[in-house]
Amino acid sequence: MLKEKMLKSLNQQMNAEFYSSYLYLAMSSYFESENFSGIAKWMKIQSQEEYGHAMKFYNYILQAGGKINLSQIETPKSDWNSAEEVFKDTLKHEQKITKSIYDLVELSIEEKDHATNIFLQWFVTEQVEEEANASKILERIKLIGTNKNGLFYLDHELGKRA
Ligand code: OFO
Repeated sequence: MLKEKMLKSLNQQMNAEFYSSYLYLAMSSYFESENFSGIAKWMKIQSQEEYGHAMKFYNYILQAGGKINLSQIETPKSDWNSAEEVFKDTLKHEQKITKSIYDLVELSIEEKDHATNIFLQWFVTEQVEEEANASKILERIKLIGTNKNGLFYLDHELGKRA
């Protein structure tokens, strides 16, 4: 049985994951409008992954006997000045999500909630990958700079994500 504070925090994290899904969909539409359909596809898949993360919380809360609290999802930013700016925002966002996952882990330790602690371990590992992906793409974009050919090549590469 989940304690009240833990239940509230898990619901908040579920909401944050739905927001992540929204944010990456907004980023996907930005790249679509800039004719970078490969990066747009990468972002759309990322958005679907985030929906999956939110649903992991949804399923866990229900399984642990908790009540789902679907709250309003904040409107994401919808315009950027460059691909570099988008991936800077992506990395910043993932770092924020990592922090909130860590806060949840701390809470599970404080509350001696071992089941939730084990559930959260998947997210701890996942966040390492999330930050690494965003950081790697951002570094490549910085190297490319204003070279259009470089950006089109990156678009082609990221479009291979399945
Ligand atoms: Fe759900 O990991 Fe990104 O936000």
